[in-house]
Amino acid sequence: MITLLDYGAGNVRSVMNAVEKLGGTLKLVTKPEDILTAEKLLFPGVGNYGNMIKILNQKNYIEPLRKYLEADRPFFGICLGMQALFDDSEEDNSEHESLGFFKGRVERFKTDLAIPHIGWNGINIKQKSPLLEGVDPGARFYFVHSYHLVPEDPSVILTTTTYDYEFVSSVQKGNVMGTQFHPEKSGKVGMGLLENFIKSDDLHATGPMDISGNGLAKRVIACLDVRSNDDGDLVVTKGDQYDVRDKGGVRNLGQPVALAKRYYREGADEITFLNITGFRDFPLKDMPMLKVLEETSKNVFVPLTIGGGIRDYTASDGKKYCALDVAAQYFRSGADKISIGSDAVDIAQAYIKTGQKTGKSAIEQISRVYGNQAVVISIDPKRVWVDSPADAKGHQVIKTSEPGPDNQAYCWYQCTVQGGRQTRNLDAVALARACEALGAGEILLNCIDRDGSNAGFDMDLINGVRNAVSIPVIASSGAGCEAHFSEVFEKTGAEAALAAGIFHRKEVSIQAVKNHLTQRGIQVRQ
Ligand code: 1PR
Repeated sequence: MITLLDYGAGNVRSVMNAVEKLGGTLKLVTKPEDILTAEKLLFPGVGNYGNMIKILNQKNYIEPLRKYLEADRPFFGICLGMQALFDDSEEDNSEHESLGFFKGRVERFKTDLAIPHIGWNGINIKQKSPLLEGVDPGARFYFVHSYHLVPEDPSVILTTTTYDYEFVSSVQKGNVMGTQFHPEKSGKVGMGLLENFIKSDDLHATGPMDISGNGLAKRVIACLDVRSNDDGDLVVTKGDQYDVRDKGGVRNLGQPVALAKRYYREGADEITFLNITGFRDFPLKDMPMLKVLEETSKNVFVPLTIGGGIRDYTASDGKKYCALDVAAQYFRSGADKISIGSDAVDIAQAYIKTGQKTGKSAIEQISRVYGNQAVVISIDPKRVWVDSPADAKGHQVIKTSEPGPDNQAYCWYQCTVQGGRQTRNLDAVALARACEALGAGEILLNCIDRDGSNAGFDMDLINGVRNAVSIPVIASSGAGCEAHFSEVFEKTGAEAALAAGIFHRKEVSIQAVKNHLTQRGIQVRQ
């Protein structure tokens, strides 16, 4: 019996699904006493530290948690659930009481590398613990965070991980343990670790160890563009320059849940669903998309991102919904990150115009509750060729690596909304910068010109945006063969590359991409 502490923010569905898949029985904490009667307590924290500590205080969970921990009873904290065990965090300047079970604090990464640290990274094992039984030293786990632990007592360090420098990625003292990485999102290797926690009778560490692990891998992401076809069935479709119709009908490349499952089995590091008609069909009415997430998260234990329709909305009965409500539904249904497309362009334009943060935009609200790492901005730019920078005043103009159709030497990338149907007087670099300033944690950088073209990723665009922000960038659109993935990682600083068409049509497998990258000396998760 596993008791799960769900404080109401973030995706706990994946953890619940993982425990159930492993044969564990789940009980949810609904009142403070449930903590004291737990056999084993699992605390999957996601989002913002201050918000989490505030809720633990409001629910009167602090005292029973302290008693439980001091009695050395089995506890496993994931991400924020582990950070909660420490004295305090740089992320929180409130006066709320923390657990203070471990001495030390949580600090923001100090590095020039992208923050948040997102992706599959290795672990250096410092103690022999039943929790890590069977974990291959070369294994990688999924991380997504901007803050890390700095414990005062080094004897509690179970593993470290290297991201620019070595930081503490898990801790253990007696039966109390926690990981910064997400085992429930780390595929088979993570499931093995959770199983150790669930099934071991004695979790105590048995002595020091010193095994070094792998470094951060580049991510290969499979993307599923989803919409209803003309018969009303939800299908995975795929466009050429965003046109998803073929001989009048919507292209049908498969069923979303089945395809996501296939990509998980085939080694996708993340799966992204884009509800491509979300701008006109409000997703809380379009419930099938929520079902897709619920069903997928039962069997897919890598991160799931969902985009489409995340914005404020007034329903036909006059009821008002805010973007945060939509995001909350997506998270509850199994999403780990949400992506905002059209609304981000409006938000950025308003912010650039006034220079003022209102605190009310979807980006600010969702990142405040769920953390920056949960907010992805999906950019849909189109290339505009110009002869000279003077022809595109006010925009980030790029000297192109290849001349345009009329021998133009420069271009800028114009933002679009509603799946490319409308253009806006804003460039992709300015959009990315504004969204980062407002709290976005990652950029999904599509390119309408390259979409479905198999002509390779657009290096000028990717370099232009990647060099302008300090959050991770996912290169998207145009992958046609394995070599396009090595090209994007060798010529740009992109942290991840995403493809759709070649995977759906089985022209190239995810494994073939990873084998090719390994041959080129680029680290990937195998
Ligand atoms: O604007 O917040 O409602 O979100 C809508 C989302 O739907 C946006 O993220 C937008 O990118 C996406 N979208 C809207 N229309 C389309 C379309 O294709 N007609 N798809 C669309 C975007 C682009 C990529 C694609 C890559 C890789 N799809 O996601 O998967 O280009 O394709 P490839 O490897 O085959 O070249 P909102």
